Amino acid sequence: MSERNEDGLSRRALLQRAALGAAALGLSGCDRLSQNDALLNLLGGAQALNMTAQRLLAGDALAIEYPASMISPVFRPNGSTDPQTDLYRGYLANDFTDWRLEIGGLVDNPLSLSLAEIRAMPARTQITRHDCVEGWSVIGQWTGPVLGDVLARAGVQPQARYVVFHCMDQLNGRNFYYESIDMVAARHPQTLLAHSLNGEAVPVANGAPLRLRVERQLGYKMAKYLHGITLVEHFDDIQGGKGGYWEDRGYTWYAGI
Ligand SMILES: Nc1nc2c(c(=O)[nH]1)N[C@H]1C(S)=C(S)[C@@H](COP(=O)(O)O)O[C@H]1N2
Ligand SMILES: [Mo]
Repeated sequence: MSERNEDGLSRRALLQRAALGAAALGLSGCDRLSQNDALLNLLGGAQALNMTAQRLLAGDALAIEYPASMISPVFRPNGSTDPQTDLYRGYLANDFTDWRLEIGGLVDNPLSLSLAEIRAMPARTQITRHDCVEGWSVIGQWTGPVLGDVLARAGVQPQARYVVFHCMDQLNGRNFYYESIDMVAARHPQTLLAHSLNGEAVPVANGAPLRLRVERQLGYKMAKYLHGITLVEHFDDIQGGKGGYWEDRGYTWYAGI
């Protein structure tokens, strides 16, 4: 009811059509949608309305949390699952002991946090459903500090409007994966920097050592293999300027579900 576009189609119906259309084209993975220009134009036109409607009607509503009995036996990995960049291989070889999460940009106190420090922070655990734009879902239990708490430690400056997540993997051998969200999503109580999945360290396939969880948006927003976070006023000067790896290739920036 909350997410109808100009044609009266629900977002889910749109995504189902997209998946069907992509399947008919014989494309695979997230690449499917980037090749369907008509659909992307449609989503693009609808996204402002979609975001406004979701924010107005649902506000800061929490994503549904599930009982442990519903955790999927395997959390299906997608996109990069075994990054081959020198940057990532170097950290992985030492079990991320010399890895740091750098938090900078429009903050009063830039932070450089080790994995041990992040693991020692107060954490939230939540069992949520992950929805990929391709049309599949998995349920998993995530644990990690609430992003809003970490940002409070860094002291976000008032002119900051977006949080940009920098990743260590490349899907095309050239561009590092990245993502961005606004301050509303960044301060949502279920937005986590997750270090654990189902009670264990996040596996490499799912984004070790640290990945974003931004519940109530689609899977591609949830950047894996994090190593940097920057607070910015705008993102038009970062890579393709659209706020994310897939956004630069045509996906909608606001991926509310
Ligand atoms: N760094 C990085 N983050 C990423 C991706 C990726 O390829 N690289 N893929 C995205 C997509 S499309 C999805 S559906 C989820 C998959 O998360 P999972 O591998 O834990 O299932 O991660 C998202 N975050
Ligand atoms: Mo995805």
